[in-house]
Amino acid sequence: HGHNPCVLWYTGLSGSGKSTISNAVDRLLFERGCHTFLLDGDNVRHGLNRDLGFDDASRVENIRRISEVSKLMLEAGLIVGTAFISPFIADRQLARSLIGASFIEVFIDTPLHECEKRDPKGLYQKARAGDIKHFTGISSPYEAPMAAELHIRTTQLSIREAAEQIVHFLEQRQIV
Ligand code: GGZ
Repeated sequence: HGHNPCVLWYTGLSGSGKSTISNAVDRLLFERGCHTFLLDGDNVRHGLNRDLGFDDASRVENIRRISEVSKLMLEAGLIVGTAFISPFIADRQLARSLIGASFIEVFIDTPLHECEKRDPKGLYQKARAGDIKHFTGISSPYEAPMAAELHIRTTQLSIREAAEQIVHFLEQRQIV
């Protein structure tokens, strides 16, 4: 089954559901025979970017490297997913201009209070206690997208519905 390569650039707070939703999308695309690759904290922050922390400069460099790697994978013909907080508008804009028309920004919109309520890894609690410095949403900013191609409100959708909405967008764009 043919498809056009693209980059699905997920952005959202820690615990917003980026990993879960991007994995669900990846599975749906795989079932259709699409060649995909998902970049996330597990395979990037522990490898290529293991030298980077969470201060502003590190996040900028994290996103810059991920943008460049995404571009290479795009050139290899893949549907690339990137699941990082990517909190700064300027850095997402840089990724967009590097990648061009194949860049699709997906805002995983989960309000901070909801992420904090879920707190699957207990990170918000640690951040509130001051045990994690510059934590996104607590002591480091998150700049929400104003014109993302896709705006997923997770409080109103199941994971499956969110994933289907994203795949539907790709169908409409004749990417898959
Ligand atoms: C935000 C942090 C921090 C700080 C560790 N701030 O929920 P998680 O655990 O699995 O996802 C978060 C992840 C964020 O890394 P990213 O590479 O996506 O961030 S960025 O795009 O801003 O560079 C969280 C964990 O790392 N984590 N410390 N201080 N998230």
